[in-house]
Amino acid sequence: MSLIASDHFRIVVGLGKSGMSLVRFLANRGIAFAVADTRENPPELDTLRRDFPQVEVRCGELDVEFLCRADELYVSPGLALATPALQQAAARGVKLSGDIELFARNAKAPIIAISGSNAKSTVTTLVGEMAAAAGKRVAVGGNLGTPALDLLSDDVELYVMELSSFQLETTDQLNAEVATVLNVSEDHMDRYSGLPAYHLAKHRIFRGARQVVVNRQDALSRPLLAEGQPVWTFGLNTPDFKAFGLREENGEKYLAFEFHNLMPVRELKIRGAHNQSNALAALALGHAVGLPMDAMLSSLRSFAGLAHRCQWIRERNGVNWYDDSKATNVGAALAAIEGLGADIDGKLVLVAGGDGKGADFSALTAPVAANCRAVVLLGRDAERLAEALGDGVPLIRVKTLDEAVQQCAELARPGDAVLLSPACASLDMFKNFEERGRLFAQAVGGLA
Ligand code: UMA
Ligand code: ADP
Repeated sequence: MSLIASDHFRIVVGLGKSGMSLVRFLANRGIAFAVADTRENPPELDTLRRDFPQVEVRCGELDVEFLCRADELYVSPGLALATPALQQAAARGVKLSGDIELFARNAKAPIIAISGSNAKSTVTTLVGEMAAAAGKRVAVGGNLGTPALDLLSDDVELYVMELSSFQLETTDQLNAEVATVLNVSEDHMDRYSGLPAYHLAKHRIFRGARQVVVNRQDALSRPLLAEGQPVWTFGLNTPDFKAFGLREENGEKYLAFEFHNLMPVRELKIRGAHNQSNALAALALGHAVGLPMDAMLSSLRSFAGLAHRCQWIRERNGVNWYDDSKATNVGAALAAIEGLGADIDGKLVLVAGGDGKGADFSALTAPVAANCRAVVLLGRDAERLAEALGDGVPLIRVKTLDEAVQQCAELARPGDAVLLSPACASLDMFKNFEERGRLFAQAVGGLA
């Protein structure tokens, strides 16, 4: 692992969780590499120095000459490929790649690959639980948390991978057994020139896929298909051949496959139309790899949803409080506002704002006016949100989450729900969306 110019020298760019998984992978295989990170003190620096003291690390501004000593850079999904130093290295013939490309080249079991603007974690977790219930030795991860390379093992029979557009940008050929883009709505507009560029990145998931799963209700989820390539679809409308959807019989709504009912929707623990869509997507993906229907349905019956996704916190004076801190974009907040808004007798008091990542908030205006009693705004983009929401609903500005909770407690009436669904990332005020959700729940728990 000494730093010598060679045809086979790699540099891991970014020393976070995925960077550290790359370090372990390359070191285990005796591949020569070094590490670079633009941060002075990247999160895994101490671990690297302890476990791999011989590896050269360069922290701080990226040095193009240094990068050009490698024939291939493995770039963290957290770093934009447009970063000038990376582009300069690429122009000089250095290949830009990433951990998912290496994972795909080395995985020996089929891959279920899941992307989309929203619902990735929910559907990935559900499919993982379905596979485990079917007795498969399944590995679940990717953007969800465990870096892909840390999952590689000869014991694994099936990989279920959540993949972000950032991870897909550096992936040439995923060769998934089945791939899906669950939905496409604006996100990460601070990293893309617009929706077409973001869409293009997401659709790289279909490269080399044997089968695809398509959302019938989102045209942007449909890839260009190869002749004869198997396609399964899901949607909240009535299903046809090779399709999962909803059917109604004697006033009861059912999850259904083709022309027969599978189970009543009311048996799902996860609430809202968006979660019915998620359940159908998971069924389609599991079915594509041959998971038995019984095992899949029993997982659907027991799955209570993930933390910080429309998670119920408490009831107080007839008002229910929900943490949807994971709603870091407009599409996710819309699903929660419309889904929960339709489910309650009263109105919503919404807590929103944070780092809007350059998003256009105008899609929120009408649904917020229709469903919300008031909106409590905080964070960096509070004023941009206020401008978009206009005077359709009372707006209250606060500086802290504690203050937001106090305001909501005063505003909400019995039958209402208070919903933290920020439509923004948390990083302007918090470590991550988990911390934002946890602090919100703590403040709600502290109300007398
Ligand atoms: N950074 C720098 N300089 C660098 C490298 C990173 O400033 O040289 C900063 C960037 O602001 C970047 C942040 O550090 O956004 C995190 O980068 P990292 O390399 O430390 O990230 P990892 O710990 O490797 O985490 C990454 C994914 N992070 C991102 O894509 C930003 C994690 O997804 C993923 O779980 C992990 O790999 C394992 O695969 C997180 C995420 O926020 C959950 N994803 C986005 C999302 O879901 O919206 C896409
Ligand atoms: P991701 O991993 O893509 O961020 P999650 O499953 O963590 O997806 O959910 C993120 C947010 O999206 C949550 O706030 C959730 O309420 C919302 N959401 C869940 N399913 C859907 C859907 N089908 N369409 C739109 N938003 C959704």
